[in-house]
Amino acid sequence: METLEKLIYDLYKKNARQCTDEEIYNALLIYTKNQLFERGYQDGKKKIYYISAEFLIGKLLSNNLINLGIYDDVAKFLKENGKEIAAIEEVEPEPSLGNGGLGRLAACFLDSIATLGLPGEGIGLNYHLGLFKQLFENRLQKETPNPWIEEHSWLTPAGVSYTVPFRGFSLKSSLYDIDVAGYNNKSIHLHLFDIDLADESMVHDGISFNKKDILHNLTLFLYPDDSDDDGRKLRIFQQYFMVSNAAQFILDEATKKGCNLHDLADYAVIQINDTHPSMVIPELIRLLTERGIDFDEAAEIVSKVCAYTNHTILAEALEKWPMDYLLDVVPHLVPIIEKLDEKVKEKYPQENVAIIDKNNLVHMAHMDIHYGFSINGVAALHTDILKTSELKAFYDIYPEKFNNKTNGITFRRWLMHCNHPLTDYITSLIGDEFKTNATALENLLKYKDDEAVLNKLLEIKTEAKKTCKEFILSNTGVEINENSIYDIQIKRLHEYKRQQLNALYIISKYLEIKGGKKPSQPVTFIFGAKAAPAYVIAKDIIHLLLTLQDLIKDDPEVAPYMKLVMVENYNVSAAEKLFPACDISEQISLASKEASGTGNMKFMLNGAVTLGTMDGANVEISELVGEDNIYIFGESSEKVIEHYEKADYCSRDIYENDKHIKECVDFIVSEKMLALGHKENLERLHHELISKDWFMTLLDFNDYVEKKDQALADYADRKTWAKKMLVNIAKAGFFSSDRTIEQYNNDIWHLTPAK
Ligand code: B1N
Repeated sequence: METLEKLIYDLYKKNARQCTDEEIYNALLIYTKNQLFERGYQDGKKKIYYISAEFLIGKLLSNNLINLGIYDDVAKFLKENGKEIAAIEEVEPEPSLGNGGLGRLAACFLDSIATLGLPGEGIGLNYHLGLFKQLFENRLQKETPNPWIEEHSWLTPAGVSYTVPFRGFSLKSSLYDIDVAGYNNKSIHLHLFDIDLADESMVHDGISFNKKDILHNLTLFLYPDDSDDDGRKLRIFQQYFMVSNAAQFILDEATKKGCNLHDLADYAVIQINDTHPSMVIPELIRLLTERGIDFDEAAEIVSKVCAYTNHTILAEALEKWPMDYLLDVVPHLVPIIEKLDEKVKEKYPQENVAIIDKNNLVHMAHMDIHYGFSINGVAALHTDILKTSELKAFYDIYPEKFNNKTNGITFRRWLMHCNHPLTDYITSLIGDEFKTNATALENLLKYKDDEAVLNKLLEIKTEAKKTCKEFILSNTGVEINENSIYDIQIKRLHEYKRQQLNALYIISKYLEIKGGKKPSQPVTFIFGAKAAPAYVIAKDIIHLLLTLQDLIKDDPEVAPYMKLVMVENYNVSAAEKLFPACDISEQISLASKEASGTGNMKFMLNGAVTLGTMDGANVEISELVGEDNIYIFGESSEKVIEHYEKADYCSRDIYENDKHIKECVDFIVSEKMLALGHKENLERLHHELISKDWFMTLLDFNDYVEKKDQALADYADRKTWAKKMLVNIAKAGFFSSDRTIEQYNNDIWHLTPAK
């Protein structure tokens, strides 16, 4: 720590004890960046380029210290100087360069690529304001900008610039790099491209700005409001800017290493993270033909370089761009896309696999599948659904291209960083092999009946709940009871994720307590969720939750037994406080709709028990832990898919024929609720549930109530519950992103890891 001490003195002419937390943070930032630079970067002939519109990296200081192997030394040094590392962590702003699971997955993958010693790079955009910051005002979500780039930050200007052509003008880029440290290994780069003229001052009234002023707005926000044409076009500007820079960068790197372009596949493999980077295919073809390669060969080369990951079967999330938009923004790509489409139509004339459909919509996923060599889903069930239903027409043509890569999470952040007490205890029991070989967690199973171990796990959980209680108090002003059961649902707000189902359960409990039936153990229902700014019903659900929160809080008959609290501005930093503290993990999406989920894995790893449907990776979790260690409810994905095919689901029938369900649903517009909440929001949601309920909330309600009641009752037997916790932790090894990335490499990328 001498170099750190010296650095602090050189910077501030005083020693650590006399510095503010801000000064210490800045010094540590510089110190860590230097250490990373000195340790060097993964390199090799062939590289993986992971292109993604989102990298939800979270705060970086502590994680970098862990991966550099100096966390304990730094924490000790700070302590000796009267500082707490936790307080220093608070100083760091959180970059919000992602929406949710897809962006966080990209960040976990970079950690694992570096840790496994694979030569790779992440490529994306440097959004200045990222995703909006969520405020609650008047029990409604309000969006405000979230500036995160400070004078000193993890970004390093790389001195790289390209020109990106648009219709009628072109834009110059500048590249900024963030180092992503491998755990006990070299780093890789996250390359974030930016424009030079981004103007944060054009943002007013929350997050409104002039969507047409591309020269100044291109990298302001992640996924700007796409509820109108200008928003959608800005999205195309962003996507093309990202992939044109990526393509130029990749070709530059490859040629510098001796690539003659014909052999590009020996130098580069591109993972297209969902369809947001799909235009990299025509863009690479454009650049290759510009450099003298004929079209057919260029298309062939690109098809050997590009691989596509699908993250959803939700129709509205599968991008289809109107040809007119593309003509307006990137006219030079249009003839290329048309040629690609013609080639497809010559071989496969059926409409459902066309790139350009009869309405002149360009199906980005279709282009990826025809002109990429691999397509993967993100959990076993999801990949099965792609093969047998959503993308069946493509599976029939290209069965060899389809493969599954069940998602994973980095244990460095989601155990070692966010839960030091649990990490240390596991290490004391089974050593630290699990830090590099996650399946070694199974060694914990030998303590399944060891009372001392089970008690210690409960003790660690209680401590985490106390820490979380402090966080929730400072975040919301609400004081929760650390001796209550923590039942947590944290994820983006979407109807298919069914926060409304959880809310209906809470209403049913509320009514039960009012009716005189008191639960034996108090429960705290914790939520965290952002809704897309233009997603009306999602915002109504937030309003329902915030209204219920106050109704319950102010009712002395109910408040001692249950509490609802919604964390404001749920983000990676909040997640790190919530996962370790959870008892019951809510994974209650409508079966078939959640491609994988990754929060489910983070909860399990930290000793929570899942209450969930047979959806996404929940299926694999349930297979691993066995039925005694998970609570499963709800209709199967096959049945759900059948309901959609036959269009035979009618929520009104259920509502009218089930008195209890009717009572709970109607409570949303009861006098008590309307006295606190807004009529417009509550009535719209009530109507939606009865007349539409597209994600079949009412279908699964009774089964959900039964299984959730069971889980809450089982919690009372502390020893049996602790055993469930232990089995969940022990079986979580499969969900390490190191395993996922090894599979990507073995099956798709074929890179040689550094020794
Ligand atoms: O990707 C995650 C999965 O674990 C989740 O189940 C899945 O919902 C999520 C458009 C998306 N799918 N699609 C998106 C994100 C942003 C956007 O603009 C779609 N996110 C997912 C990781 O595989």
